[in-house]
Amino acid sequence: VPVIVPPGVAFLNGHFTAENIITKTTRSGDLVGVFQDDAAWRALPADTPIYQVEMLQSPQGEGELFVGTTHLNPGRVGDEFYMTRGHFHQRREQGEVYFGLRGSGLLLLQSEQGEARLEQVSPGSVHIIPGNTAHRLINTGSEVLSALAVWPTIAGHDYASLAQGFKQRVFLREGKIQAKEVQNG
Ligand code: M6P
Ligand code: ZN
Repeated sequence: VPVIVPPGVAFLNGHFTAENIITKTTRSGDLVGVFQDDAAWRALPADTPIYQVEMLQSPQGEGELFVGTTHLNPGRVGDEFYMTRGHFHQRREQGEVYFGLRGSGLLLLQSEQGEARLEQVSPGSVHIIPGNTAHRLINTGSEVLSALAVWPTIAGHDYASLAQGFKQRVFLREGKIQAKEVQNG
């Protein structure tokens, strides 16, 4: 049988070495109501890139998996670190795996009951996101945070259920990375 050269992921920068990569950039202006400091968010040009997702092409359907890498820029809106929008899966029971490639940050996980926890993301860290758990990446470092993700193609994204925001926010205050519980977003 022929031996196929599969796509690769470069450990140094998390970029895929494959053709037909699909890329989507999320800009500041797309993240309405995501950051706590609305004035600071408004002051940022709407086209400021916050993160980019690269995806491999894969078959879709029951049992199939998507593979993508999120590249989250370093930065803050006010004193709150850049983060992804974050989501539950539309198919709530479906899980996901994140794998840290470069940079340093946090993975914010939150149950349907609103219980939140944070996992440290670093090159080589493996994160098992169980079903029924919302997830968001936060870049607390000074370089791009890249993490590979694998998730069922049937999972889908549910952003609306988090319209009130996650229960934790992460800030740079007094020179320290500080996670704070928040009441409403
Ligand atoms: C990872 C995966 C994707 C997700 C992306 C960006 O690559 O979890 O499913 O779309 O991160 O996250 P979000 O959809 O929350 O903006
Ligand atoms: Zn997901």
